[in-house]
Amino acid sequence: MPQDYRFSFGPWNIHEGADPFGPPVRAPIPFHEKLPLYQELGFEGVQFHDDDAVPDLNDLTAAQIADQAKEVKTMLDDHGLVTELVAPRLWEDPRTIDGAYTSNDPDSRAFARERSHITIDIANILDTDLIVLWLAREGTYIREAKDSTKAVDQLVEAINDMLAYDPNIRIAIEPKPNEPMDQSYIPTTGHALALAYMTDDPERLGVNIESAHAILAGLDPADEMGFALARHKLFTVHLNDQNGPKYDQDKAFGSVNLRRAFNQVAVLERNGYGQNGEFVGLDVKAMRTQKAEVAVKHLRNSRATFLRLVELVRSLNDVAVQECIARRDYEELDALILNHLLGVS
Ligand code: XUL
Ligand code: MN
Repeated sequence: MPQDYRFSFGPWNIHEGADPFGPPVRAPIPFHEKLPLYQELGFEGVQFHDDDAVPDLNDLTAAQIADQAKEVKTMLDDHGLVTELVAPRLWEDPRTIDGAYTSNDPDSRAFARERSHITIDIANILDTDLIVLWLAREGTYIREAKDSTKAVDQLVEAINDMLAYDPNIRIAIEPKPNEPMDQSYIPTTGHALALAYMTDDPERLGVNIESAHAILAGLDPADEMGFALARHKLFTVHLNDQNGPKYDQDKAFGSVNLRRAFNQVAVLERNGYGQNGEFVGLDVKAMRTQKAEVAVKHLRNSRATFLRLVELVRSLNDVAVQECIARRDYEELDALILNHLLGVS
């Protein structure tokens, strides 16, 4: 069934270009100035970290947090935007230096749970039931520092706590194999879904698959998505691209490997992704070299590439594909796909 897609990104995807080796190169754009850009660029959904919506929330009372979140909701309404998801930012506070849910320090674990409750409160005000957990610091720099078996129980307990705190929320775990940690505890979709099925309410657990994170794990993002889609567990995606196993690059979708991007679009399209309200999320960053006045082209380009690839998926000669498969002539299939991508027959 042909379907339309709706797109989302987070305010962090319009950024100042700082990297670990250099300061910002573009002036920060305040949140209220980013909002009009969403519709201009063809986006309808906003992804938030809790403190993207309510900055400095650790210093605020519950009432102040609620008031600020309500203001953000009004701003979204004014711009015809909706909130797709909210994610607790559990990797910047001094209390999460050694991890959040899996910290060796019980006070840090308690902070992480409390902060996750606040994230859920904000999500409720912003009118979304979807919480994303990127488990940034749940892992180790050296194996000996933590107990990997205990970490599984700690993660399950933390997720159960969130499920119990609000019976309506859904949680999408975003796996990533490394960075900032040397080794993360939930590196792949398989790990994330195994964890999901250990919780009190697996129905409400799924994944957010980021293309670059899968590539960093040495895996194919389309197959990771297919694995999750087989059990309706793909709650959202972070499409982007990545040039091999190095630091997380968040390059524009399809910019490194167009065929790999085509296969991601194909698996989404063929499994009806989006038909239950899922967004096509783009977790992309502009190159540091990009001048401020043109520093949203990575979003425009990624969305355009996705839509062009949808057209290519739909116009693929499925009969010819099936004939190649039936003959086990995968060299012919290879050529057929490449020629299709090249626009020649
Ligand atoms: C980190 C990453 C995050 C999450 C949201 O690599 O992708 O932006 O997507 O917390
Ligand atoms: Mn991401």
